Amino acid sequence: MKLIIAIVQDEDSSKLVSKLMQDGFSVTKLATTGGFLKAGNTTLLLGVEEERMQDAIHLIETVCKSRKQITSAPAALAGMAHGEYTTYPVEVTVGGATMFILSIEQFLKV
Ligand code: 2BA
Repeated sequence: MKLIIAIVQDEDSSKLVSKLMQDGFSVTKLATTGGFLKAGNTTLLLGVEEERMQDAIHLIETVCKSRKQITSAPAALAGMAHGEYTTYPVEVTVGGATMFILSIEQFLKV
């Protein structure tokens, strides 16, 4: 069994959870916050059998769209000198989905 940890945009999360459930996947939805944008995103936990892993990844890829977003970054992240307190607008591409895939040693329900 594998555990897929998928960080997705809030805008995509309801549709994605519905489609995953329709396709028979079990999913846990967590409200999370991205460290860089400091904005809400959604983290999904999916325990999947290995033979269904590619189906889950494909579904996530299909639903989650990447978007451009303007945000303000501290001077250091915008490539400016340290010690400046001004922030600068930067364009970042957010999403589709950031996925971590882990092998599960044991899956128990007691
Ligand atoms: P955030 O940390 O809010 O990052 C949002 C987007 O900002 C990122 O999109 C990326 O395009 C940009 N970004 C992040 N750090 C940056 C930096 N230091 N300089 C310039 N641009 C930066 P994604 O890469 O699609 O990531 C979306 C969300 O996935 C992240 O939200 C974070 O919550 C999570 N994430 C991404 N990579 C991760 C990792 N290696 N470990 C843990 N969480 C991760």
